[in-house]
Amino acid sequence: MTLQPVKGALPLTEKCHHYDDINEVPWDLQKYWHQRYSIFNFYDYDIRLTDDAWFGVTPEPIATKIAKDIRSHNHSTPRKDTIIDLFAGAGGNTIAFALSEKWDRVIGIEKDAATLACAQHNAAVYGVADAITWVHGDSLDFLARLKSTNPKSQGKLDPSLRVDFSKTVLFASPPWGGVSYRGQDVFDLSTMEPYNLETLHEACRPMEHALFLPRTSDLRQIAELVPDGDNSKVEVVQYCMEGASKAMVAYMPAE
Ligand code: MGP
Repeated sequence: MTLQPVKGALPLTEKCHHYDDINEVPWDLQKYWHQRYSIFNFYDYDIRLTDDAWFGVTPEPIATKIAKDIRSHNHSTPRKDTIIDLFAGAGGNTIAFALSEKWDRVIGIEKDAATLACAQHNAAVYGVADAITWVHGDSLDFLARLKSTNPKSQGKLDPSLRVDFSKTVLFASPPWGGVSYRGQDVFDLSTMEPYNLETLHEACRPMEHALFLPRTSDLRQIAELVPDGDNSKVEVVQYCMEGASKAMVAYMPAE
């Protein structure tokens, strides 16, 4: 089947919650609910999240900072005009990219229909619904179709989703496989599930890509991605709130 942009807004379902009261919130999400205004400043304007999305959503000040930084980490020409958020989730980063007004095109990909419905709804709350092209699908499948030189596979991606690799930046905030990273002094990125560092990097390598990773990620594993003899620079930035790192972003050059 051809992968196409979502037409209109997917319907919100019973999984798309807006919790007003702590008593409604599942116990394992209560910590995040207490941080709701740091996560979405406009939370009270009917922001919606699926229960799974609470764990991975990027807090708004960090999403805004990344959206600001991401261009200044572009070392190559030509100018980048397209950004693809490979794991859009409830929309935190995608919305920040659209609000930054730096991109001709912002594409957000999300596999789960209810989570994507939340992202579209939240983008409308922030007034950027029309500035984002949404794709309901698997981002690695999307990248495989994008990169394929086989005309048959290329036909499986709507022409409106084709991009110029040299003008595109990928942003990936993947699932980290739970919260076990908290218990590890150094997080082994080869154990990240369902996609580990190598798989993600392999899928993204023709384009510049920024990878949002656990704050304790093993920097040696990130450095190993730069091929021998290549002088390319990889920048890794810790993003902090209230004096503590929340996560790091590795800014990877295109190969
Ligand atoms: P956290 O470690 O759960 O929170 O997530 P905190 O408050 O730093 O933990 P504590 O040790 O102080 O109790 C920190 C940040 O990591 C969150 O705000 C999310 O942005 C991000 N994050 C967490 N998880 C589990 C994921 C994930 O699976 N994927 C992605 N992309 N981001 C995540």
